[in-house]
Amino acid sequence: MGQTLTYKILNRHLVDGKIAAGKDIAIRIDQTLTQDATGTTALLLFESMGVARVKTQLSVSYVDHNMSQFGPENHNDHLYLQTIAAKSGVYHSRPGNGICHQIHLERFGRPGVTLLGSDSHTPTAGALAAVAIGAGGLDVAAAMAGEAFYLRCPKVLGVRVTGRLSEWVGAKDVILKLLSILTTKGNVGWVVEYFGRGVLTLSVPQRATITNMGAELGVTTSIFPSDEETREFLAAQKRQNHYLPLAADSDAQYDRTIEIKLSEVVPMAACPSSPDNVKPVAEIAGILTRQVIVGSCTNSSFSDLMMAARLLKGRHINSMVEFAVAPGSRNVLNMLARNGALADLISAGARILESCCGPCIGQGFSPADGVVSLRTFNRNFSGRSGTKNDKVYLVSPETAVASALTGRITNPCQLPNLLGIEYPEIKLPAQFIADDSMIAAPLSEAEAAEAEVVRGATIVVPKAPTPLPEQLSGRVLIKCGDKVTTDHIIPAGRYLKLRSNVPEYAKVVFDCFNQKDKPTFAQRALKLKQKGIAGVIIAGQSYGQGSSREHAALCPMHLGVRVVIAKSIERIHKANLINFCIVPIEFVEPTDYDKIKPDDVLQIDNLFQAVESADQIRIIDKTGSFEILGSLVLSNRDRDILLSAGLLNYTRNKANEREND
Ligand code: MIC
Ligand code: SF4
Repeated sequence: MGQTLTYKILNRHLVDGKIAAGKDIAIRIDQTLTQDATGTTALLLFESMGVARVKTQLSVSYVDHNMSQFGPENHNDHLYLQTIAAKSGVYHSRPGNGICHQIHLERFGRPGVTLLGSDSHTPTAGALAAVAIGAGGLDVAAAMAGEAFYLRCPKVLGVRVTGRLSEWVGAKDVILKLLSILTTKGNVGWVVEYFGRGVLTLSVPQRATITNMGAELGVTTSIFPSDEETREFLAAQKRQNHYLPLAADSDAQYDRTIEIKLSEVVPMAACPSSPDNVKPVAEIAGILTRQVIVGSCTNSSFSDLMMAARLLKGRHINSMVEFAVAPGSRNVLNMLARNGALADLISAGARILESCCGPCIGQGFSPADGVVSLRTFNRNFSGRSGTKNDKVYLVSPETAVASALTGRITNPCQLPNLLGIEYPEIKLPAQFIADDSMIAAPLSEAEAAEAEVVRGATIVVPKAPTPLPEQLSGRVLIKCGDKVTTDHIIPAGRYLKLRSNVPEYAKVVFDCFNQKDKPTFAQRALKLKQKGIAGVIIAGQSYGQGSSREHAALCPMHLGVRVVIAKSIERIHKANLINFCIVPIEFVEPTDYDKIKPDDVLQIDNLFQAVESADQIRIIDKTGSFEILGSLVLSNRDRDILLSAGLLNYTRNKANEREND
């Protein structure tokens, strides 16, 4: 029986377990990626592990999220990251060089490797046939220290791609189509693998848009084969030597197969406020818009921005629309500057932003109240833009620019009729600018031994969790509904600068649910913690979807939360909870969710013992009005981590054991 590409790569990296869907496996990690918003914690934790130099083939630290620099915090982080990277053997992409996933694709990603990144969009590198997985910073730190990465062996969903995209239809429309079929829920434990003749018609940057936004499906990763397109892209990046042809066997067995006929895909939009609230643009055409942004790690490649520039050349954006462009990398921006496309964008009225995440993570450009904002990004969770009750639509660059020209949501297929604009064919350049001068190489071991690490006062080393109690008495601090994202749990935007200071950052946990003139979640939690009472979070389906930020576990842990009971918990967030010693419990009977109210006091006898060996756990309401069963879906290693009071303690214990052997 033939093998999928996913299983071939996993097999080559297997260090423990057996490749069979649902089985616990451990894989060797070749490359790691960290970004500044998760990277300071990751590198502080890496330092706490007592390993001097990274043990991977390649580790890169990027600065792309915290770029606004109001106050000293961001620059403190940048200096810390640059100096610790140099000392630890990590390459460091400096602020201004671009967005981590775009640069990793351009400069480092390669077929057949495993990449672990402390950012949920790490699967972008799957466009180059890498098995690229997003994880919490602590898991990435462990990989940097040479530990394997543990995961449940995924099932593989084969997407047979046939045909060819029509004019005006982009890769964003393909992934939005897939999100409309698979939604953001229920895909935990799957990998999406693309195959079929249609794949050859998609360029690597188009594939990257698709693998990037695969993160919104909640899958472990997405992957394309490595073929002639891959070779051409790598050659154009002066990396032909990294090329390796790779594909699934022709008789590969997928756990499920679906087909996407590219010629049938039409321009699509994810409507407010979920990436799976997808409608054809034709259905929502005509809605007024006042803000349009092209950028983010999903759609800011050379081809995306060239498309925008060509459509805007010699024209002006609508006088009521604010239009901005955030280039994915400095090399892309430089190419636009040299070929004149940048001048076309500027003349059209575009606001040119730095090469960084910017508005995608709520760093500026919050839309006015009630205003429809069109973005080529990957997430439109409510409030993520920095405006409460925002109305953000996710669209392709083609749709974004068509709408910026007319001031209304516009199907780009209408551009020839409406404005006499012909479809511009954008070809990949034979040679990209491949300038790595903003990527600092690490010091040699001898130099590193002498090197100082700069640690500003705003960088606070996070505390490790305390051990789990034998029995738990906890109060329900919050009861939330379905699809609560990590943006809801711990907001980024203007609070992003607090990432390196957990006690300060923890003050805004669940900020969007705080009510005016009432104690905040953090205040209530800390009060209980002082009394020795644990905090409990109750949630519906897909709790913790979205980003990989471990602060969504680390900050609640700091506030005394010990248990999350949910209908289902997303993969990365569940791992983060375990890493910071918060027990993830799922309702055996989803309807039991209805029995629990905020402020209920719940008791779990023998918590420690249950985590050690049980699959189910009894949760008793202290007033005696109900008793429910929770399930503990944990691997043996998850149990060991929880019993060791988190991954950091677990890793230290293991290192000690090894030394004593
Ligand atoms: C995001 O897109 O939500 C982020 C910001 O890139 C996060 C990481 C973070 O919170 O730092 C992600 O996707 O993992
Ligand atoms: Fe940055 Fe946005 Fe991509 Fe996250 S999704 S890495 S914030 S550009």
